[in-house]
Amino acid sequence: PSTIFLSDYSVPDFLIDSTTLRFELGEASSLVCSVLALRRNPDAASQDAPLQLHGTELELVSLSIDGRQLDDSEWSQSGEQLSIANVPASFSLCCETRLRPQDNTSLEGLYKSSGMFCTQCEAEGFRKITYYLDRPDVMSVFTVEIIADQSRYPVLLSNGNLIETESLADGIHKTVWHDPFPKPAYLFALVAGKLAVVEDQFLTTSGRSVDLKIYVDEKDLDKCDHAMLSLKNAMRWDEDVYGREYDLDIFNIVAVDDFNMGAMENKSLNIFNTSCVLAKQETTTDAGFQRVEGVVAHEYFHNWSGNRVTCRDWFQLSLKEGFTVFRDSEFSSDMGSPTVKRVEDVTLLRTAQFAEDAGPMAHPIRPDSFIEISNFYTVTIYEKGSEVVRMIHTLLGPELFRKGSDLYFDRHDGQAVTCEDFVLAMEDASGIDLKQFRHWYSQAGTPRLHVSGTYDEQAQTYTLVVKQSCPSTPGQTEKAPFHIPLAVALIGEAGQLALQLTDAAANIESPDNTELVLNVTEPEQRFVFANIKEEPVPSLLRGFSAPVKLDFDYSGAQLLRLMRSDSDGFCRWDASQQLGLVEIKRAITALAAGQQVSPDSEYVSACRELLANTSLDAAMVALMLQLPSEAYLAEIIHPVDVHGIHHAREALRKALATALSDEFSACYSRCESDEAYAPDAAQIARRSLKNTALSYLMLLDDAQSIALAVRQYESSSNMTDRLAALTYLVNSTAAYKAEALLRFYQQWQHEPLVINQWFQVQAMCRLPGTLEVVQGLMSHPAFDIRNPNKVRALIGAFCGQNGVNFHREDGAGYRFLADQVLLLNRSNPQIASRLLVPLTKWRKYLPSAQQLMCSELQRVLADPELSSDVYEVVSKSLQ
Ligand code: HT7
Ligand code: ZN
Repeated sequence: PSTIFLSDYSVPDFLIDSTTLRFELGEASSLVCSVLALRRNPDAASQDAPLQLHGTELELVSLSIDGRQLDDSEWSQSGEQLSIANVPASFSLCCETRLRPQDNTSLEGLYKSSGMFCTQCEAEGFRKITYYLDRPDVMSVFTVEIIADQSRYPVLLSNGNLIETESLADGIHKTVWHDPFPKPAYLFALVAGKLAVVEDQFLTTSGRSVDLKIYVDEKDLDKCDHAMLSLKNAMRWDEDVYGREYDLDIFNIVAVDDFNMGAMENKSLNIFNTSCVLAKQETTTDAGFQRVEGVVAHEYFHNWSGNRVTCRDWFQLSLKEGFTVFRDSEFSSDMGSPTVKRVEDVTLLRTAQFAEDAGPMAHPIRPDSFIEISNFYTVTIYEKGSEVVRMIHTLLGPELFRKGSDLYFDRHDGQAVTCEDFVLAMEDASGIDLKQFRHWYSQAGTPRLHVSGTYDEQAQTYTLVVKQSCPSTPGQTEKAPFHIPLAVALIGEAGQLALQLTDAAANIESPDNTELVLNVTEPEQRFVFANIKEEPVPSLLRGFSAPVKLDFDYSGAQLLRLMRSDSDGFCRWDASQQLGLVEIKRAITALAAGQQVSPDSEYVSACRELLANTSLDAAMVALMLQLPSEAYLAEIIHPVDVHGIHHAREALRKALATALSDEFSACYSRCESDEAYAPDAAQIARRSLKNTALSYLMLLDDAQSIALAVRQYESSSNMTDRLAALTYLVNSTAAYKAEALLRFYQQWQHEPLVINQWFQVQAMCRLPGTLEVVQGLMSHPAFDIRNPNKVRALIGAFCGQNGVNFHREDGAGYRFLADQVLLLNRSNPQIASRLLVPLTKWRKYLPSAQQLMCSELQRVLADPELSSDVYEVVSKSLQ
């Protein structure tokens, strides 16, 4: 496989003014006829280059130009390219291809899922449908005719407006769709199947009525309300916050069972993984409801940030994904609890993204090169990309940021542009210089901020010295200093102090003058605060103002002050995590010395206070009581001793449970409620705290706690509480767990999404023997390796989220993963390469683990038929 470089970008030699497609969908095969109105691009360097079209795994039936059939000598094929030399300046190309969607297991291009035809064209799937200029800077107006059996496929959908329907002979019918907005091929979509529909309407600010339709399997009609409500909320929010109105009279969502990712923003025909659209209280957890809301909003927001203004090339992917994640996270924050949302986002970043930035696949949010673009739909492109947009928002402030986004959308509507165009619009609208800030787009790696603070009582000043550095990443040893917005406050005995910097040019002030955003731009910088009358505790990186690792040598007492009284929810939570980290490190040392784990009494008191605190958001209390995850600890403690970390963390949890058992019990009882279920912030918070309390109580391993979990499992009417109880039971010594699992399966066997949760609970069980359970479940009738949701629920959850079992000392976990990757490499390379990621982090583990992991990677690399997806990940991880 070859590497593609950003520096090799050149404009397309040809443009496609219109694309007409005819699909004849059949049971054995399908025929696609495309008519492309092509012309030479006046901006191209060469005006006599051959026409080169992309095409993968296609059977070419016929090819003609301006109605004349081409003979074999007039075109040639090599790899993914079809070349036709000596074409006129403008012409009509007609091409017929035959496809076998029923055999397409890659879920890219046109494929079948549960009897229905559907497509996935991002990033380069359209070339599996017909020969085309399959690149995002070629935008065309599409007209699509779909012909299929009416009884098997009563619903025939594509992008844009329905302009014709017709019944043909022999039970065949046809629909014709026209999308007036020019779009790249990756936004093309087609669906044909037997689908039921939920309908609603949305009235835009300018008074246009939009028909909203969600197409699902008949049995799922009762699970669409939350997605529909989320869609309407997202449409209103985009009008209110960004001034963006929807532009067509119809917006369709279709749910499919087999899908490689969460959803796809095809113009006016979003295709969703069922897991990201269906929700009802009996089958879906609170987290599931929130995911539906977030993904529906994300895909809807792409209509402007992605579709109306799209990417010039795939190196610019974060232009649409980072910006859209920023937009969806602000939306979710406005719909629920902002601090909880922020903590969740930061947790994902600090675990998955920081790990990626420190690993063999580290890349900037605008990569310079790739082998397989599908491998670059990463937490870096999405989540770090979103953090970069957030920093621009912080540096500009909300008003200027809005001015910048208005300018960006107005300036580039209908264009395929670059990250540079986005930054330039922000600069032009605000007058703020983002020259140095641009390093965030070109440099990989997580910057580290080392901060120290000194109080001068005599001068009544407090000085922060901030040093920045960034570790080298593959291909980038030297890093220029970043422009880092560092939000700070100084916390005194009675709250935040007024801030007055001696060098006022270096900051952005908050309205009440007790919080400042420091512009950190140098390798080392000093910020002196005047008129500070007491030694403060600095509250740093407030709201997680930049995606960096922060070192400040806080004392336990300082952290306790922040945990108890910081007005910034993120910093307050972070202080609790830093205290937890100190306790876990102490526990590791104690266990290694054969001693008992006993947490610091001040820390226990702070947790006790938290449990009694009814004025704080219950969701925050729950988050603060949860110790740093094993995944986060693996980012901090090196080399990673998975088992040592796991046992220390569990021992500490048990010690806390024992010391605070009465408080956890009281908290549990206080959170019980019989009000009707709603996935709103208050109820989600209450359930989260209740289940956190139950998880601690279960560590006591006593009859009373087990009875509580059994009662919760049996009596809950919502999946959040049921699944939490089932999880704790499965991880306990309770004899009832086998019966609970069996009853769960029997009750939900006809709901695939619920059965996926059943697989996941078992795959994530921390007890010994889980690998054998997972292996056994792979031959369960409900498991299907062709379905990505099932693969993620069983294999993905075991290898990615069950450290202590995946890292079994005999290497059986690694062997298992390599086997599955080799299997999936043939059927679904995208899923195979994603699944492989836990093995690629081998360098951070103990030498014994490293060796075992490495030899499995070598085994994968030795497969002569590796897909480019798996090849890229495995080869880079061994470099
Ligand atoms: N833009 C979409 C990306 C996507 C995708 C990429 C590769 C392979 C399959 C895929 N399905 C969807 C999703 C999004 O970010 O909105
Ligand atoms: Zn997206």
